[in-house]
Amino acid sequence: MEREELSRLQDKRLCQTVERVYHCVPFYQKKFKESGVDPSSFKGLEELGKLPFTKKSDLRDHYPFGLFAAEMEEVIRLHASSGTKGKPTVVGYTQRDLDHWSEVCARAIIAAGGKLGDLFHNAYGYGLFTGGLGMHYGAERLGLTTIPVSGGNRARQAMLIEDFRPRGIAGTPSFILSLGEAMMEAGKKPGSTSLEYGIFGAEPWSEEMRQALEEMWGIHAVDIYGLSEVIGPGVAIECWQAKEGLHIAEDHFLVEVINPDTGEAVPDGELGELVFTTLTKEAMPVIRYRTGDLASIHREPCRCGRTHTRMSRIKGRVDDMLIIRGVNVFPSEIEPIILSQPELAPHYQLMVEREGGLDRLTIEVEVTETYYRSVGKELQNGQQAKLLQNYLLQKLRDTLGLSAQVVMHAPGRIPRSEGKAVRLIDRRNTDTHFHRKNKPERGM
Ligand code: DLL
Repeated sequence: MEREELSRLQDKRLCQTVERVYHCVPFYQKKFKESGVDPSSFKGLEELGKLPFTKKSDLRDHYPFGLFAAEMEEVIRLHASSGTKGKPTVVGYTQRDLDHWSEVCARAIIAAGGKLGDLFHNAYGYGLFTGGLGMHYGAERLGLTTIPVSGGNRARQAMLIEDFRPRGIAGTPSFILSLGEAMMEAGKKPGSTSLEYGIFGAEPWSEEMRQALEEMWGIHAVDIYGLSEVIGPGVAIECWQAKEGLHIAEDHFLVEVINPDTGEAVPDGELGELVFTTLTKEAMPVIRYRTGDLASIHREPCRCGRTHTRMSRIKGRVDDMLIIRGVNVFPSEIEPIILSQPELAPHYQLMVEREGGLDRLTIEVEVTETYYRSVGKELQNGQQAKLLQNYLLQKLRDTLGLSAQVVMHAPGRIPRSEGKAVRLIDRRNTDTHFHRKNKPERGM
C-alpha cells in the first residue's frame, strides 16, 4: 500500500478506535477527559500525541476484563501472559480480532518465505501464551498443512520433522537451537532436513544467533515480534529477502518510538521505547501502549517492495538494563560476544548479585563438545581454559566496558529452554531464583 493511502486508512481507524474506547471503557473515558481529548472533535493522526499513554500497570489494575471494549458475549477467546509476579495480564479477542490476527500472522509467514503446499511445524507453546495459537491460525489462514506440535519433547519433535518433512518451522530461537542439538545428539543432521525457513521470536536474539540457526538447520531464519497486549505474534516480521528490520503491520498497529524517561517522540533511527496503538482491535484495543521494548524505526521502503515502517531488532527491555559498576548493559549485548567465540556453545545464562551495594555479573557459558574433549577435566583451572576465559573477559571489557566473572561449564550444563529462554537470573533482591519476566511458562 502506498504511504498516503495507508495514512488515510490509519487516520480513519484511529478515530474509530478512539470513539470505541471512549464509549466502552470507563478507564479511557476518564483518561481522555483528564487529557482534554473529546472523540467527537478528535482530528486523528495529527493529534495522536494528545492521547494518554497506556501502561502495563493499567492492565493489571483492571484485571481481568476491565479494559475490554466489547460485550462478553462477543469475546470468544482469552489469552494471558504471566509477567513477573502476581496476576497475569489478560487479553480478549472477538471473532473479527481473531480474523485480523490470523491475517497478520499469515502475512508474516509469507514474508518469511512460506507458500501454499507447505507443511508448517509450529513449536510455539499452545495455551494461554499467544505464540502457539497465533501462528497456528495464521498458517491455517494461508492454507498450510499446520502441525500443532507445541513446545518441549525434543526427541519427538525431531522425529516428526524427519517423518513429516515440513518446509517451515516456528518457535523461540532458543528452543529451536536446542531442538537441533537434540537431533545432533541422536546422530542426525538438522542441516539435511526438509526445512527451508524458520520464524523465530518471542524473546531477544542476535544476528550471531541467526547465523548459528541458519547454519545449523540450513534455513532462512527471520525475526517475528509481537506482544499479547497488542495482539500476539504478527505485529512485525522480517522478510526473508532482506532481513533488514521487521515490517510492522501498520494497517492494524500504529507505531511510535519515545524516550522512556520523558515520553517525547525520538527521531526515526534512534533507539527508544516502542509504543503501539491498535487500529482494528474490538475486544481490547490499546491506546499508545508502552511496550517497554527498545528498538528504532525507519521508514524507507524495503528492497522486498514492502512499504510499511520497519523496526530494528529489540535491543532489550527498558527494565532489563543492568548497571554493573556504573556500566549500562543489556543482556542482548552480551550474546554476540559469547556466540562469536568458536569454543563456546550458544547457551548461556547471566546472574546478577548484589555485593556491598554493588551489582556483580556472572556470565555462565558452556564449551562445545570438541573443545571439551581437548581440555577435559582441566576446564576449571587448566591453562588452556584460563586463556579462553581471559580472552572473553578482555572482549567484554573492550566491547562493552564491562567487568564480569565468567564461569565455564561442560556441554549440556546450562538449562535448555522449552519456550522463552531464561537468560537472566536476578539474585539482587532474593536468595531464590527470581526470573524478571521471562518465566518459562510464558513461552511454553
Ligand atoms: O511473546 C508474542 C510472540 C509469540 C511474539 C511468538 C513472537 C512470536 P508475550 O508473551 O506477551 O507475547 O511477550 C511479549 O516478548 O514485549 C518482548 O519483550 C518479547 N518479544 C516478543 N518478540 C520478540 C522478538 C509474545 N522478536 C514480549 N525479539 C515483548 C525480542 C521479543 N523480544
